Amino acid sequence: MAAQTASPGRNQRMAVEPGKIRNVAVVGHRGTGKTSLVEAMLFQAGATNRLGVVEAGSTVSDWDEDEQKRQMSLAASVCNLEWQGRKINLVDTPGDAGFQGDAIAALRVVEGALFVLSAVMGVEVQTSRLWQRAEEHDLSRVLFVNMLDRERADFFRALESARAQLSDRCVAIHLPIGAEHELTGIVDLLHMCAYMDPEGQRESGPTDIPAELQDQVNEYREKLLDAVVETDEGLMERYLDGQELGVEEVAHALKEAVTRGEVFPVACGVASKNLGTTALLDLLVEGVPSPAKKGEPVEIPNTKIAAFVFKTIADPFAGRINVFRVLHGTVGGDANLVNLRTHGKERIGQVLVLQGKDHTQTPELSTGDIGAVAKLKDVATGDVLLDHEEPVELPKIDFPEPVMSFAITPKAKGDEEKMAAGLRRLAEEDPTIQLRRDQQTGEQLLSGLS
Ligand SMILES: Nc1nc2c(ncn2[C@@H]2O[C@H](COP(=O)(O)OP(=O)(O)O)[C@@H](O)[C@H]2O)c(=O)[nH]1
Ligand SMILES: [Mg+2]
Repeated sequence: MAAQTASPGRNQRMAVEPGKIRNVAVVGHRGTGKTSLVEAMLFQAGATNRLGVVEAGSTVSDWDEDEQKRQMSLAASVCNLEWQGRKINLVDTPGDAGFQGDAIAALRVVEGALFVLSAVMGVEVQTSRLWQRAEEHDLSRVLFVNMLDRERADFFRALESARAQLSDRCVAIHLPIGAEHELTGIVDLLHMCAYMDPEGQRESGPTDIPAELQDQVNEYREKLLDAVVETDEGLMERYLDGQELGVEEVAHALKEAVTRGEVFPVACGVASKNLGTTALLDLLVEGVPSPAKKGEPVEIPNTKIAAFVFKTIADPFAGRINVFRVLHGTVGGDANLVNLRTHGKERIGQVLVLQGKDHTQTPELSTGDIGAVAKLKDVATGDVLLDHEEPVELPKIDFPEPVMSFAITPKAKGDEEKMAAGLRRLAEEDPTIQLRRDQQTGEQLLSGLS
């Protein structure tokens, strides 16, 4: 599906320089619209030419057959798009607690996290857990209150839940125009403009803020300014002096504050109708630091090339695919790298750029970029590939411990080997799954999250 809808423009023929990359993990509770939002961003940026729907199994990101059947993401999916001359790598993650391994691994390799909240539910259990993780990794965070069109949706209640349960430095950067089924658009408080509901079409350019919203817009613009000037002494002095601050200088100060993780802007919209996508993409480009600015998420000294494998796909056709982030240097096809864990040599055949299930070849990827490689000999999630052997410690992804175990046996006798192969593949894809044989009973035990 993705192969037909993706535009040829996204084929990456050259390495993208680290200053022009934004890596963003899309996280949140299950069912908040993460996959739909990724779909909207790909569509708005022109990486696809239609807006896929989760229920129809037509999104770029939920490409697995099981995902389409269950209408939910079971594994992380990597996509990319171009916006304002920047390459944005999006890692859409599953929100379900049982599949949180992929979300945890994704937060290890990005500079920014996009937290998607439902305007009906506000902050939920998984939102808070992942917020904690993002905090540990010192990530820039942007929130998106989705589903403004649903019955009982309330942006302001969701905003308050974020301020109370996540951080009081969460501040509205967008406001809804109308509510529930009478929602007609959103206001961008930073650039002081509005976007009207495109109803699933591409969003058109900004328009004027409706006059009847002026009081509310002024109130929330002031709250935004208060939060921003607090992070910038020079601006604070002038603000207290009663001077008018320009849109550009506020935008600049906000960008710095978001980059440093001192302000968490709260955007809003309707992912399934593509409302709010333009302002959100602008915010990601402006607020999330590039790999050049932020530095490496995992430091490996004394090497020219280092790549960190944060996900493994056991593809029945292409074989094992390892998804990695380049920590530093350039990873090109035909490179010979060493696996820090096994000390084995691995030859990189072709470097791949991922768009959901769709892969295209690229000659090389530079520092900070995310890509994949197929058919390596023995590479697993958490491995580091280097240009030469170096006695450094392997970085750890802090996966949660299994919470339950089952003893399993094949339905038919004689299928033991087939079952074992299937289970090994499962464990390879999901590092929170563990397999072992019980010494006493000889039973095969499968442990994992619930
Ligand atoms: N009304 C409404 N439905 C939405 C919106 N965004 C997503 N949905 C629907 O909500 C369900 C869950 O969306 P999905 O993107 O799979 O959520 P995820 O689990 O966070 O990836 C799907 O049925 C979507 O079509 C929205 O903004 N408004
Ligand atoms: Mg999803």
